[in-house]
Amino acid sequence: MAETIEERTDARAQPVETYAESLWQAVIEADEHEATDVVMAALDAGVDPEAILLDIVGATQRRVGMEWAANRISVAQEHAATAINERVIVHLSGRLPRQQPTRARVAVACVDGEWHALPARLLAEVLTLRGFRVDYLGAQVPTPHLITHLHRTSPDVVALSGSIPTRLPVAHATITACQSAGVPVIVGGSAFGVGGRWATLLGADAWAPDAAAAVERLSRPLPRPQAPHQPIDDLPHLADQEYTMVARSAPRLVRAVMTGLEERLPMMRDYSDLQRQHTAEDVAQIVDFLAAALYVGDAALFCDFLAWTAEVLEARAVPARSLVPAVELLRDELRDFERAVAMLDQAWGLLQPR
Ligand code: B12
Repeated sequence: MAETIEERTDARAQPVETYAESLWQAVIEADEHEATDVVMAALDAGVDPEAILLDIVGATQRRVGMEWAANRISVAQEHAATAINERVIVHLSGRLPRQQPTRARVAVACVDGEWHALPARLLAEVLTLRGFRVDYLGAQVPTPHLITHLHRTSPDVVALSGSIPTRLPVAHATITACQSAGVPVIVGGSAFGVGGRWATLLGADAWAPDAAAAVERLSRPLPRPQAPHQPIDDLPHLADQEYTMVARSAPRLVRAVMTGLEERLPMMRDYSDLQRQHTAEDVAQIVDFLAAALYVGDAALFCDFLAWTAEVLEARAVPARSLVPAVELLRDELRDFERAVAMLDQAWGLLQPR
């Protein structure tokens, strides 16, 4: 018994970063039991459960992203780490005392097509800890089902989570639909850009950078939306139809760029089916990000994505300039689209050697 107390005293002395490092080691070894032990040790040592969720589990997830991008861990390790952290959160919340909610009812959901459920899960757990009544709906919630849920449960607010900017057009439609159902929307997640720059543009009632800030923002009620409006009211530049044309013709654009690449890069003719499929997926992602940038009317969305892709490629010994032919071919295809051409030119400039 004395030993246990001593262990507890030792554990109490550890800063949050030390637990985060231990959790990192455990998840990277795919050791679920060790990962659970680390988190339980932090809880036993008196670390605030919110800090465990955000500064230990959340920080580990972000580190997973950085290490994958730098090619220091594999996709399988990334998947294992996320699966373990999901389990760890379940164990942790099972150990916390249940309390009756005393604050607003919040429906936490991911945008349709958004697979990154863990950021929304962390938000849901923190809101629950702080006394909110939470309905957690998980990943990729189709908007019509979300609206049905709102009619059935009448929450005070929807908390909409997005991690991938290509889902912003869908997020916008979802925000508008929730508001039309009389429910205000707070948004968050990396999809909404640094400082939430695209949250206001898309008509969200509020934005917060993380779960702790979301608690703070939701401690004052969000007003019920007044007049329903259409997505185009927020984004008059959509009238030029460039977004619609690019989004609708995405499969044709991908095919045209692939054909052009095969003509320009003789080595591609020897690609295996799998290599060809991966290249087509990369091109499809470039087209999706361009469409999203046209939607929000911000070249930075596209340029940030290409800069990130260039870093990911360089970490895998693929030169960033290998993206240049795809950008040039896409520009040829879209030469009549003024905004798209300007964005592609800006991205092309970024990819030139300095
Ligand atoms: C795990 C993971 C996955 C898993 C997700 C599994 C799951 N169950 O969640 C899987 C494998 C499915 C996946 C898929 C993809 N992923 Co991924 N993924 C990640 C990773 C490594 C961790 C995500 C995470 O859990 N983050 C941890 C939390 C703590 O993040 P957080 O954003 O800080 O969350 C806080 C706030 O945002 C805020 N918040 C979140 N939601 C909300 C909502 C509201 C209302 C509020 C107020 C606040 C709020 O509160 C949270 C807690 O404080 C990230 C890297 C990263 N840096 O996040 C990449 C990352 C997000 N993925 C990325 C990509 C590209 C993809 C794919 C496109 C890959 C592919 N080619 O297939 C697909 C897209 C799938 C899709 N359609 O959604 C890129 C995005 C790059 C970019 N430029 O946008 C990232 C950044 C990878 C990287 N290393 O750089 N991914």
